Amino acid sequence: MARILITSAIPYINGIKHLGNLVGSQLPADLYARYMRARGNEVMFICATDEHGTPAEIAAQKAGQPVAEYCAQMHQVQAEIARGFRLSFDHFGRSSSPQNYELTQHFAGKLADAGLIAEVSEKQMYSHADGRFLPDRYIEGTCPNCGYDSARGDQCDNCTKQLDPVDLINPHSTISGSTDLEMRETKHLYLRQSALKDDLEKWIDSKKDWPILTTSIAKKWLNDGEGLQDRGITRDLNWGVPVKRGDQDWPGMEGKVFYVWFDAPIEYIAATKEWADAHGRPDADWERWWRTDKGADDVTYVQFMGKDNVPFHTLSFPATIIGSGEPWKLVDYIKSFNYLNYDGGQFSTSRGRGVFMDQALEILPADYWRWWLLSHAPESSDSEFTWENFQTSVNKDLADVLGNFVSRITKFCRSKFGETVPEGGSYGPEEAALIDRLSTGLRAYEANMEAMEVRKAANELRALWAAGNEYLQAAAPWTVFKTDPDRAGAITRLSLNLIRFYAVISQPFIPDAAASMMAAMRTTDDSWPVDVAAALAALPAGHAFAVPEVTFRKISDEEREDWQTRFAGIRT
Ligand code: B3M
Ligand code: ZN
Repeated sequence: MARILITSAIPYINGIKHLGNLVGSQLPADLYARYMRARGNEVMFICATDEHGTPAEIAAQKAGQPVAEYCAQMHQVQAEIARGFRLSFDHFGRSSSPQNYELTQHFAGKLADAGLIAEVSEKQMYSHADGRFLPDRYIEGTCPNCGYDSARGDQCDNCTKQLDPVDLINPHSTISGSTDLEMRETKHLYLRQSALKDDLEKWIDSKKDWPILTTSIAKKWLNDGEGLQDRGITRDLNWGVPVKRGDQDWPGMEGKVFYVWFDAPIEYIAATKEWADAHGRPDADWERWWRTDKGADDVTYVQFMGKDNVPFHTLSFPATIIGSGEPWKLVDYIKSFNYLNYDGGQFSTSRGRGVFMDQALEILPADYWRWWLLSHAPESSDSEFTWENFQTSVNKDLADVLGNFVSRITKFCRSKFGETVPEGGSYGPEEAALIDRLSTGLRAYEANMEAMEVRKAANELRALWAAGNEYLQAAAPWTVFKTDPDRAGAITRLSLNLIRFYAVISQPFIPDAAASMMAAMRTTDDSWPVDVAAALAALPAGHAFAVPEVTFRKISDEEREDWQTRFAGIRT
């Protein structure tokens, strides 16, 4: 038995995530967590909402709410949707928690003690009317390049030119509209990542088994241009973790907060402490996951994220951890994903394009989405969601193959033998061949699950379902029954056992269907079928079961067309 720490990239608080976000981190992390638990390992699976930064402030402003209130409410909304998708987090934390404040300030203090923080003076736009420095996207004005009158401080959305706030003609604050702006000196903290370059490079080079997608991004940032840049870790914002050096005030840093990307990964640790605190457990219980001096040296730590998050997890966060000089657990494996596109374009939160997590659950149960998304995970390249493909996959894999198998054999048994596992007959060469095939397929499935090869694992699982269907089709107990009811009984007994077998191995992908299959078979024995032959004898003759409700229904052409139209536009 191993101990496995799993974190998913923590979703921004500013709105409900789309299916592309889901399949790029939280869902595959859940698949892995469920599988590892099912194999008897001790798992700690952590996620949270990422609550700081300008986007949170802007979203709250748009919603007309104080930012703390907005975040508290959106956290509830996101937590509820995560439950709807059956994401099995041990804890879904909040980066605005007191635990994260304390740990973030602690890390900053340790980095400063190690000489890895520089104080840098720079000029930034200050708004007298608002009484604050304005981040670039809080400033608008006329583009000096194309004349567009709503260009932002960092970029013109019309001609895409990168801008500095000072370039804008007639700049004004988007908060108050005031034009009473001034470039003012302000001091910020920089993490001296350049000083840690050798340590980081050595660490990344030691990760021989990391996927190319992960290491190539890390290497690019390490060696591009002038190499690893020092990074500003503070901002002139009101909302965020106040800048402190441990529990001490930081002279000159009053009224400033840490940059969202500094505190967000620290929340992985803080959320584990939130978990311990929420369950009234001692610090030792979370520290044994995170402190190598307190038991975490035998933990395997795996992170899941979209490719755009890789630099922060291969360089910045490790720089924080290594730089602290304390024995914190570093990540062992990073599983990163490409993008999922939507019907010929991109999913987009800001433009409201695609299907969002809440909408998905309104139209179909979680398992349908989980199966499609995972079996089409954007691993080796970007992938695309189309309604046709979704309909075909669901109808074929779930309804025609798995669902049909379950309903066909349970109904047949009920009509000929009643709702108990039939006796009689013994297993012959057909059953031996099936068990052989299932054993080989199951080992391949396990290997892919272990390696986090999500699509390949889905393919193996689908093949295992198909094998049972083919067996049943060929063995045809409905025909055999007429001449040899004993033999039909044996075929039926094995097939009913297959339902439990499928429930156990499919649970990481489709937990609700697996649970109803287990319930129908009136069993709680969810032990992993290490020995397939033994697993297919788990339900003995005479064991009672019930014919389950429809396991999976088909998506009709009318529904598909209806959804296609409904989700063609943008969400307002
Ligand atoms: N919230 C970005 C994202 O959701 C960011 C991830 C933080 S992980 C520490 O893609
Ligand atoms: Zn322009």
